[in-house]
Amino acid sequence: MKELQKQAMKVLENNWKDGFSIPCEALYPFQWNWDSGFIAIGLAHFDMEKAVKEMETLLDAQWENGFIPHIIFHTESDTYFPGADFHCSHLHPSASKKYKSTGMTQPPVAGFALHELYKKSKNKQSILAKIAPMLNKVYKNHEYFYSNRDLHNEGLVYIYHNWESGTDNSPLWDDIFNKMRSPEFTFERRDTTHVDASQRPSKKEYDHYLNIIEIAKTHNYNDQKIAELSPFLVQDPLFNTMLIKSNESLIALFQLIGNNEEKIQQLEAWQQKSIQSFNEKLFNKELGAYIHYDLRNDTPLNYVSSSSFSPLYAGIPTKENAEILVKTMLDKFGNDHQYLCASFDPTSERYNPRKYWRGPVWINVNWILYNGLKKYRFTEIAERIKNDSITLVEKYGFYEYFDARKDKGETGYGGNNFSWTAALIIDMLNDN
Ligand code: 2M8
Repeated sequence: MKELQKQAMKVLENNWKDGFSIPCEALYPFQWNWDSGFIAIGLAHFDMEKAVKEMETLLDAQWENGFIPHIIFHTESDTYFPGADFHCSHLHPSASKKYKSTGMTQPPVAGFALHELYKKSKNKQSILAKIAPMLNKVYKNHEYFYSNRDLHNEGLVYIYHNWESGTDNSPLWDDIFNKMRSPEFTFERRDTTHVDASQRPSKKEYDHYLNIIEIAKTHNYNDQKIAELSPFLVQDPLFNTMLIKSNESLIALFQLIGNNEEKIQQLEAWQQKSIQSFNEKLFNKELGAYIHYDLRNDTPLNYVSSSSFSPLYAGIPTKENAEILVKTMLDKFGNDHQYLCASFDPTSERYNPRKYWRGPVWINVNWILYNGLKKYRFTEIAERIKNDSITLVEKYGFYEYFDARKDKGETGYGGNNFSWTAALIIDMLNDN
């Protein structure tokens, strides 16, 4: 076994907390939704029991209405802000009585993560029996999305907070925040005690983040009220890609299990509508990329980010548009001096190569792009993304994010011994 894989397994072992994994010590001391999906994919290579448990614990925190929260606060910890006492998930009448959580969600990765567990399992019948009850929960979650988050019945769901996107402080959100008049909150940041402030969002940005939560809390996290009042309401191509890919996985898994015709038909109907609207509304020909749509201000956000290429993973673009996407990726993000793939357009003045989601390379998005490019048989570029990911981790360690500039990197950034970096490196190392 490769030395790098051994080190990655060690990271995951250390971050395992009896039933779930934390993304990394101190900086993120609870369970995060989409982290768990990626972590389970890595765990499945050497400890299927833990992989299953990771997903079971996440889904155990599902609310009665199908919603799955973004953070599950399993323990008391004062190394993170904002914690359970700020989020107050109990305000929502359907919230879990068992776990405290946030009242927002994250990219819906559970469906395809379960499919990955199935694909990696050596005992297919036994894994199907284990994941069958979880599939029903994930289906209920997708039902929640299409019934509550698809304002215009387009098959495209919205996010109401930048933390729901997973790409927290992306320059994509600057235009929205510039229109907001958020009050100045008094609070103690904890993230900047673990990571240098230059690599994290600003105080002003945190004021906006807290402001949106306060608005949602005033209305007990009611979906209709949030849709009406949240200053942040965005159709995100990465988020919707995760949902569409997970729909596809649910269809495949329900087919294997049998006797789920009605659900399969519903999933297929969602797929058809979602993919069609996605291509009609979110593909920007001039930019040669998928873009985000600001529903609150009814305007497209015409910027290219690594999320712009993620639809490849769910088979959304036509072959012709896939070629356009790859050309844009190589032109803007992929010269010889750059590791693929920066999280935001390196040719933009908003690009910051060391600041969190404003430019650095993230291994989870690289994994999505690697698999998407392979699907469309862009083998060479897929290999480049995989090799760049491995090189960065070999050079600097299992960091949260990395500088994309080959000549400027000295270290990785954000948290170290980061779970999804370790998990997805294991997956890529074992994929030929
Ligand atoms: C980061 O986000 C959290 C809030 O959710 C934070 O900054 O406090 C993001 O990178 C997010 O995508 C990720 O899931 C989370 C934990 O790794 O950290």
